[in-house]
Amino acid sequence: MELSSVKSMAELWKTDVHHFESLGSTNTSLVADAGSGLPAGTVYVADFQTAGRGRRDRTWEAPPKSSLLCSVLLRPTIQLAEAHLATIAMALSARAAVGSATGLTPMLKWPNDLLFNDAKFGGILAEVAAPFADRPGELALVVGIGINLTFSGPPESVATSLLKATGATIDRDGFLSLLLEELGPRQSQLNTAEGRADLLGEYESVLSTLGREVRVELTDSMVTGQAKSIGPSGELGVEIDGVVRFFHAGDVVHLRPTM
Ligand code: BT5
Repeated sequence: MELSSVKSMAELWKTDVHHFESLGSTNTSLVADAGSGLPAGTVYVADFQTAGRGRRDRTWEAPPKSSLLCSVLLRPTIQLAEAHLATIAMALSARAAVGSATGLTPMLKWPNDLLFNDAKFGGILAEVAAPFADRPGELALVVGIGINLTFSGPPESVATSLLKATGATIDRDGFLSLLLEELGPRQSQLNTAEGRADLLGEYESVLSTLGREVRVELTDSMVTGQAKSIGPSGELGVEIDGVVRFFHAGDVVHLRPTM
């Protein structure tokens, strides 16, 4: 897509940021409220979450005012099977925003992690919300992101914060503006086949999981192999015994540290 048309679509991206001192989870609240007709670009941001959520019923922890905790409502015209592309749009936007804010570029790990030196400082959780009944083809998606600004993560996890990893003291609301600016053109790329191909191209070019030995942990099994490629819906292609298998979900462990 030409840069000029990406930019003109970005100008149409109107965001409406709602601040909360405390919520159970910004994702849970925005998913619940999306059905009442909130427009794309609605953002919920909380100083604290009493029930912050990760994927598969896991928790996301963050002491008050230590992190960016926010969720964005998107209404792209994509298939449900392509919903993971919204996580990719958010991951690329966060990578770019962290780069501008700190001068250092983080790693992206499939499917939803932001890392510095193999330690996680950010995670993304995308969920489907109720669509408008009169807009067939449109998918209502809530994409939540947690970024550790000063909190270095729960003790049992391999985690870090932007402060610890980069030395940068980041203002949350300034960072959120940067993130939403980066998300503008990328969320509009979700709406066209060409835009989605560009998004996947950008993702493949920066994803640190590719080329690495990985263990994919599925609900009831695990496999190891070399991460090779990204499929058209954002799925991870892993070569196992000479055959590439694509995974839509699951957790990935990088088996060797980054050099
Ligand atoms: C994620 O899940 O990484 C998605 C996290 C999304 C959080 C945002 S905050 C705003 C919005 N509202 C919500 O309720 N959620 C979203 P997953 O890949 O399942 O990782 C969860 C795991 O990361 C946990 O089981 C812990 O091991 C670890 N973890 C929890 N809090 C962490 C933190 N602050 N930093 C690093 N790791 C953490």
